[in-house]
Amino acid sequence: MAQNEERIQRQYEDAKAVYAGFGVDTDEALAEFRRIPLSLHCWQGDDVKGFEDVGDVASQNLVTGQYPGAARNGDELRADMDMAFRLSPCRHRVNLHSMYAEPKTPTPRNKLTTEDFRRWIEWAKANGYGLDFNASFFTHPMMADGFSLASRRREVRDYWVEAGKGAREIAADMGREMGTPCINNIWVPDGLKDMPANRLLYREHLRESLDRIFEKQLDRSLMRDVLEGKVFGIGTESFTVGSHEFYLAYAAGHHVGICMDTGHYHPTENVADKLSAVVPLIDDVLLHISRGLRWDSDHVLIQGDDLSALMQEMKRGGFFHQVGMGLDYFDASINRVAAWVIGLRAAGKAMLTALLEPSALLEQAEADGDFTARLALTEEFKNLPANAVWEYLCLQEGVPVGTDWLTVLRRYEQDVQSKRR
Ligand code: RNT
Ligand code: ZN
Repeated sequence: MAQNEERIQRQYEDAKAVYAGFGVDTDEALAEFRRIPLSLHCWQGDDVKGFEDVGDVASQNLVTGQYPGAARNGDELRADMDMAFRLSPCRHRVNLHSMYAEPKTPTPRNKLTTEDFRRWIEWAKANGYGLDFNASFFTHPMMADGFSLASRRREVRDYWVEAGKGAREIAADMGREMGTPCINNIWVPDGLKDMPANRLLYREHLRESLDRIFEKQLDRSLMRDVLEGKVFGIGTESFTVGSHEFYLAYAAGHHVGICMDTGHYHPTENVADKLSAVVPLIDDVLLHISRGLRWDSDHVLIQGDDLSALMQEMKRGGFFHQVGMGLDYFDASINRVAAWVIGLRAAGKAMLTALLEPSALLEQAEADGDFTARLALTEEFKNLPANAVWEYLCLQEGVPVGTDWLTVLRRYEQDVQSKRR
């Protein structure tokens, strides 16, 4: 162990010298890393089921896999998230859905209040996690034919408008209690499998529902509103009411924010490219960082060109403190806590690597019109010793280095998760 620490220390000193050669201060990059939170999505822990007894209803989030040990209640889900956080050197927030409420007596989703999340709030407070929130507009008997805020039925819209309004109040309370603004996201699955006869009607309903939800002004220092669009979903291949254009236009006109889920675009689209287009013009931007394979498949986040590009763009544009970052995926085919850890560590590594990037040299080459140097440096920077800095960070944070985290996780799986039936 001591030997390992020595190696990490030595390699860090070497890496520090390499980066210094490019004008980058690794200690400063680490300090900045510690200021940037990643919001972990609670719903990976139980396959987006939630704690309510909603009966046998359709789910609008497709989760596949049968790995044992899913969390069955709030205590288990929180324990699992704590475990994931112990294996990640990142700064953490928690992203909650309203279906994870723990009311004292069964409470419909549109009547939930802050007290129904008391246990989450106390836990987050005790551990210094910020909180983000979402009303769950899915997997519920009131999802009439898969529609919520854009339903043709007035009573269905009313129900979900109430849920949407309540969520904003809950988010504001959470922001107040945590001392950091709570990002409240709205995603609705509303759409149609086959060609609509009347697209406009649904979009008018959605617009009117949103107007009602946002009627009350809430303090920006407590909560922020964002809207999450999508190109298509399974079962809604022909038409998504809440498309990107709809929400972008709505957000710009109504001073709310947008949520960009990296799995929600055509596979050849690049969310990294979109940031500089929206961040300066839209009040708030949240990222749902996901990995879509061929489509919005919500695979566990891993390192790769897309993730690197996203983090580089955040760094180069100076967006890290303007854009919220949350993870969003669900995989029930591997250990669910491991899925969180893999995603957190991937996002963290990509973020740290971007913070360490000698971006100023790329910018200088471009400003000089020297695209040859820009490309040559781009290639060179891919292999700088970021992992040595990452290991040093893990060591400093008391988090397992390398795959050591897997050993800890296996023990947890054996002692805790495998006992759940
Ligand atoms: C679904 C959206 C949405 C959900 C969660 C559960 O396509 O990505 O963000 O994943 O709200
Ligand atoms: Zn999402």
